Amino acid sequence: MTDSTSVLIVTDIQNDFLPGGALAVANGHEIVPLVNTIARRFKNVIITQDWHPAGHISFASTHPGRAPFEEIDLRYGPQVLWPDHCIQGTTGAALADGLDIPHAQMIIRKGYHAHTDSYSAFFEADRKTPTGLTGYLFERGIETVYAVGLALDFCVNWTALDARTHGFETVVIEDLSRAIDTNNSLAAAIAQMDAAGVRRITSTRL
Ligand code: VGL
Ligand code: ZN
Repeated sequence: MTDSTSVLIVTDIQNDFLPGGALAVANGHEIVPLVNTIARRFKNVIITQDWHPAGHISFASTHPGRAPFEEIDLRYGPQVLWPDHCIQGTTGAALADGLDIPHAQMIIRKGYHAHTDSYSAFFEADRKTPTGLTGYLFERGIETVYAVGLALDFCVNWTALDARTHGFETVVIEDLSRAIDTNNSLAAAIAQMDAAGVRRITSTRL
């Protein structure tokens, strides 16, 4: 059992990111039972949930003539365009049926502002608008953040980088995560995490 200064952040294990979903991450379903098991070794668990309004700025369908997985420039920087996914209140946005973490203490939703995406659990994609998670973790006395889930090269990566920025020891458990890997995004994410001092481990080393 990890101590009370550690938290496990379970990222976006939602129907739309599993095979058959709107933005399926290859083999995403494989991690669900493994995440359930590892979560039992953490006193503190937080779940994140991608939670967009219809017509969200990250949807290719919002930009006439654009296709999913193209990149465009928005006022806050480059934005990959996605198929419509995780629309608030839909079955696709629901946490995966098989996810079984009854002791999770908080579910933090993100991406709910129509004009700003939010991969990270800490800051929206403008890198300025906080979700409130930093204050929550500081007040709880958390020192170490473990991150798992979907997708390794987007939301897990951005969450891990922001955790480092705030001074948390940060550990990504790679075998409990899966990547989208579009346009070399997985290799880029790994390089960013390594440069930022994010530790990457497999769950057997926990
Ligand atoms: C995510 C793309 C769009 C993720 C969320 O959870 O990694 N990726 N929205
Ligand atoms: Zn999203």
